[in-house]
Amino acid sequence: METVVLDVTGMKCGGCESAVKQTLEDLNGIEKVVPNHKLNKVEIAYSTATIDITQIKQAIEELGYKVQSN
Ligand SMILES: [Cu+2]
Repeated sequence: METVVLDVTGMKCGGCESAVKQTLEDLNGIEKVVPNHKLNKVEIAYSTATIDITQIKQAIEELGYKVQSN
């Protein structure tokens, strides 16, 4: 299990947080998702054996939010 904190812009409210949380938690290998639209962060605990970070970033961007590369 690995935990990352991604910088994600475009989330404006609790509804955005819920969308990110639900979409990611539906993916195999995602254990826990804690979005914070005020800080523009999404904390994600996931299994590196099941899903990789590229797929996670892609799922967020498909929702219309932007993952900042760092
Ligand atoms: Cu919103």
